[in-house]
Amino acid sequence: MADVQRTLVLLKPDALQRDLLGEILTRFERKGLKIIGLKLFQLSDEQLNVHYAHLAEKSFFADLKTFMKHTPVVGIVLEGMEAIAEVRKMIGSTNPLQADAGTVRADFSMNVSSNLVHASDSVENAAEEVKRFFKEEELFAYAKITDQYIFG
Ligand code: DAT
Ligand code: MG
Repeated sequence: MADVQRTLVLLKPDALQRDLLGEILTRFERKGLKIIGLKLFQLSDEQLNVHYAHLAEKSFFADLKTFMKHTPVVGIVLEGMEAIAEVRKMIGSTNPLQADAGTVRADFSMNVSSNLVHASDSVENAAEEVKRFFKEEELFAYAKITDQYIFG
């Protein structure tokens, strides 16, 4: 049985600068993923230290944080069947040069440090990341007339 899950996506500053926000969001919409939360906001140093804690020792950590603060980002919470793995599949491998054709990163980027999009990679991280960036009142549960066609 497939689980209905929520996952956190960030459209990074390069997606905003390159006018790819709509293009990327459209892919998630067309998949049938439901937009539960959506906003433009500025990332803080504190948020990035937590969000990228697993990379704190890396040589590129400071540059990564600077890049993520260049412009506001778009935060999106998506809901759907096996949404966490499905969205990771749709964005592709971290390094765009290794990502499969048809994924966001392969189709629109070439450089690991400007790979356009973040998405949660596990059930635990998705729960934490949704909470990290969205308040409860910024998330919406609603029915869509297409639910029966998408969720079966
Ligand atoms: P992902 O974003 O696919 O979950 P990650 O969590 O390992 O990958 O890394 C977070 C971000 O850090 C990644 O999207 C881009 C940046 N990054 C990762 N590896 C890098 C590298 N070798 N050089 C520069 N930036 C890197
Ligand atoms: Mg990651």
